[in-house]
Amino acid sequence: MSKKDHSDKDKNIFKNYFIHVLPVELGKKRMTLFKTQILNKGGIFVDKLSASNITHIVIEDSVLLDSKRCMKLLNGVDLDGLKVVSTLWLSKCLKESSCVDTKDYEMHFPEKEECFVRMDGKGSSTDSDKKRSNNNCSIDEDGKNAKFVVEYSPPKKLKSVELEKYACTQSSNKGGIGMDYNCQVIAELQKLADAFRSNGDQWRAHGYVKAISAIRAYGSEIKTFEEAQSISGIGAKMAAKICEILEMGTLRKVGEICNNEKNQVMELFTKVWGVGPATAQNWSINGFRTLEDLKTKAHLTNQQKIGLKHFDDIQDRMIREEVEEIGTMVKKAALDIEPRLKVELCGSYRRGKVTCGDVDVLITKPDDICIEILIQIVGQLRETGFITDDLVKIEVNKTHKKYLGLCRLPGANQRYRRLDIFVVPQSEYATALMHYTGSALFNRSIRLLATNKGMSLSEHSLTAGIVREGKDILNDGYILPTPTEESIFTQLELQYRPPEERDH
Ligand code: DCP
Ligand code: MG
Repeated sequence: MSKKDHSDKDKNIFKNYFIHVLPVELGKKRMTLFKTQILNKGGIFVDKLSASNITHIVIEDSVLLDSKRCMKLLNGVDLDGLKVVSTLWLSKCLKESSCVDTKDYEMHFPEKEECFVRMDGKGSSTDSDKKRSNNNCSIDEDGKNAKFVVEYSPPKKLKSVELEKYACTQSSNKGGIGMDYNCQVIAELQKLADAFRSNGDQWRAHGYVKAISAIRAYGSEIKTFEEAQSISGIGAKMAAKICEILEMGTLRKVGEICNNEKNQVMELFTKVWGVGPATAQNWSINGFRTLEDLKTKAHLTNQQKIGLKHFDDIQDRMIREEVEEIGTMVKKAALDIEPRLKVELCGSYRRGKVTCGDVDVLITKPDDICIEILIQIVGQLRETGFITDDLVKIEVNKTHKKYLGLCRLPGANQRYRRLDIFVVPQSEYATALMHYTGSALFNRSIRLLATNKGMSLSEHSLTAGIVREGKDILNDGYILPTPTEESIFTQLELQYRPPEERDH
C-alpha cells in the first residue's frame, strides 16, 4: 500500500461515526487531542451528550471501571444502538490508524427497560436485583479488556419515617370528607398565618400553613400536648401553642400580633387584588386606613382599581354550582373555536371544596394547535360580555399560557367572579392538571419530594437522571412518561391520592 493510500484510509477511520467524549476526568489537553484526532480521521465530534445522533460515547478508562458512577453519568441517555467505549479503544484506533473492533472495550448493558425507571412504581424487580448483584465489572487478567454490566439506577429510596414528613404522602382528610376536627385550633393559627402573610413574612406564614395542614390531616380531636407533638410536622413550640388554644380557647400571640390597627390595615389592604405587603405598608405610612382612603387618595394601578371596585365580590367565595356554570360558559366558547380542546375545572373545585375563591379552567390542546388559541377564547368571552375585566395580559410560561380576569354570569344579581384560564399542550397534560389542581402546599411538598429523590417535578414535566458534579450539570436528565396523574405518583413511588385528598 502506498503512503498516500495509507493516509487516505487513515483519514476515514471514523467515517460515519458520531463520537461524544465524556469530559469527566479527562483534562482539557486530552480532550482537545481526542477532538482533533476524531475530526482529522473523518469522524464527527458531538459536543452534547443529549444529541440523538451519537454512535459512540467514549469514557475515560478509570471512570468506566466505576460502573456505578458511570451509570449515573449516563442516566437517561437512550443507549439503544450506540456503543459506550473506553478511551483505550480510541487510543488504540489512533495508534494503529485503523478502526479497531470495539468488542473488547465496550460496556454491556442489561435489557433497556432495566436501565430506565420502571412505570409500575415497584422500583427494581427481583430479576434486576439479581442482575445488579452480578453486575460488577469483569476485567481480563491484563487489566485492559474490561466488560461491564451497568446498574439499573432507580430513584433514590426514602425511608418511611422520612416520607411521612412530606404532606403529599398523607391524605389531607384522614378523618373523612366533611369531618372537621380541631376547628378552634385551626382558626386561631390561621389568624397568625394571615397576619404574617399580609406583613410580608412569607416564611413564618408558611410555617403556620404547614402546621394547619398537618392538624387537618390528623383527622381526630387533639387532646393533649403529647398528642399534638406526635403529629408529623408539629414540633414542641407549635404543640405548646395548640395546648394553649385547647386550654384558653385562644392564643395570646393572636392578641399581640393580629388585634392592632396596623395589622388590621395591612390585612385589609393586601386583600385588594394586585396589592402586596410593600404597597400596603406604604399606604399605611401615608396615613391611609380605609378602602375609601385608597379610592380617593392613593395612586392605583389598573389592577388595583379593578380589585377595589369589585372588592366584596372578589372576597366572596362561590358555591360549586356557580363554578360549574362559569366553567360551562368557558367550555362552550372554547369548543366552538376548536372542538378538539379538553376543558376541565381545577383548583379548589377539583379538590372537592364546598366553596371556591375563583374558577380555574384548564384547557388542554393537541400539540399541533397553536397556543394563541387562548387569545381567541378570551376574545370571544369578552365580546359576549361574560369576561368583564382583564387583570393580567395573557402570560406565557414556556409552553403554557395563562389568562387572569373577572367574569359575570348573564342574568340579574350576578356577582363578578375571578376567572383563571390556563392553556397547555397535551404532552404536558398530567403534570399541568396536578399543578393547577393543587393545593399550593401539596404542590410544594410533592416537588420537594421529587427533588430529594433526585428527580424534578414542575407543571411542565417530571424529569429524572439529572447528574450534577459540583456546579456542572453533566446530564440534563430525561423526561419521564407521565400520561396520567396516577403515573406521576407511580414514578415517584407514592401511593395515589385523588384530588380530594390533596386539599392540604
Ligand atoms: N398554585 C400553586 N402555588 C401558588 C398558587 C397556585 O401551586 N402559589 C396552584 C395550586 C392551586 C392552583 O394553582 O390549587 C389554583 O390556584 P388558586 O389560587 O386558585 O387556589 P385554589 O383554587 O386552590 O383555592 P381558591 O378556592 O382560593 O381559588
Ligand atoms: Mg382557585
